[in-house]
Amino acid sequence: MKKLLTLCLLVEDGRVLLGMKKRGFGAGRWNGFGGKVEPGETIEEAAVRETSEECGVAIAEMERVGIHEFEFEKERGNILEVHVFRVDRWSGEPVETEEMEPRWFAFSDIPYDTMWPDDRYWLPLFLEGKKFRTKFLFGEDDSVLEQSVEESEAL
Ligand code: 6OG
Repeated sequence: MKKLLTLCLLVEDGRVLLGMKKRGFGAGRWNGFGGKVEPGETIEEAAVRETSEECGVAIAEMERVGIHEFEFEKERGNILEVHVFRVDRWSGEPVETEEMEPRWFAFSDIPYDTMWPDDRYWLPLFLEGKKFRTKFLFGEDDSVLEQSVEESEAL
């Protein structure tokens, strides 16, 4: 079974906007904005909706730059397919919501220790403007058991 999700990262002047997840899956970690694609929605519509819900900004321009396949050892066969978007234009200022506390981070100061453990493998590629496909298998305590990260223009 595959679940489709989105992950949006706003980029401006050598900084990336992350949000501290306050509740639910991934709580206590900095991450991009996004969530599940709902029935009847395109992946892009879901990305726009979730970013608006989670930090109040309206995406004006974005590009899909990566696709992840995440799997947990405890739930083999249950794949989270996460589509990653770089957001280059938007309207509104990021605001704190019930789900996320947004903050800008310099590319040189990414808080990897407080992020999902996969992020240190692929976020550097994202920050270099590369496109990628990844696969991660997570074990106990969300440790990375297996990983593959490939640059890929075809998404
Ligand atoms: P909700 O289900 O709370 O959205 N997400 C992940 N992000 C990273 N960096 N690593 C992971 O490794 C992730 N698994 C899920 C996708 C969950 C949000 O978290 C992202 C969504 O943006 C397992 O609505």
